[in-house]
Amino acid sequence: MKKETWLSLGISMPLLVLGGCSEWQGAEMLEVDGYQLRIKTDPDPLQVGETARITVLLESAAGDDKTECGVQFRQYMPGMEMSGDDVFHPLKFMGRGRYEGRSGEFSMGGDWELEFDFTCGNDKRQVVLKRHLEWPE
Ligand SMILES: [Cu+2]
Repeated sequence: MKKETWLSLGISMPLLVLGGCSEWQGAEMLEVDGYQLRIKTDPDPLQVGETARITVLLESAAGDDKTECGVQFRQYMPGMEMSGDDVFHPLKFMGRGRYEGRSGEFSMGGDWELEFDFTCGNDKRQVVLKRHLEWPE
């Protein structure tokens, strides 16, 4: 009985580790000045008429993910003035470089940009994530 317990531990622990690593697989990665942002949206792809949960993993080349940075984003369609263009959505620090928040509604199909502004200490940086939304059929 004791042997079986050790066996199951040996099998389940590597699976847990794999699960942690693969969480960000397929997430788009953007880099600026030694900072890496992995960004996920839910739903993915984004849907017209819906908001989205935005999750970001922010890491620096220095490997420091414990410091809380200020992260916010706004969403807009390039070349089109819309009411939400200058509305910034804050992302909440969840620990270990992870930030979560919710977007506004993606009200139209077409090309959208999500501009992420973040401040870590004295560093202020910006990255832009591009997404194309299909009109529902
Ligand atoms: Cu538009």
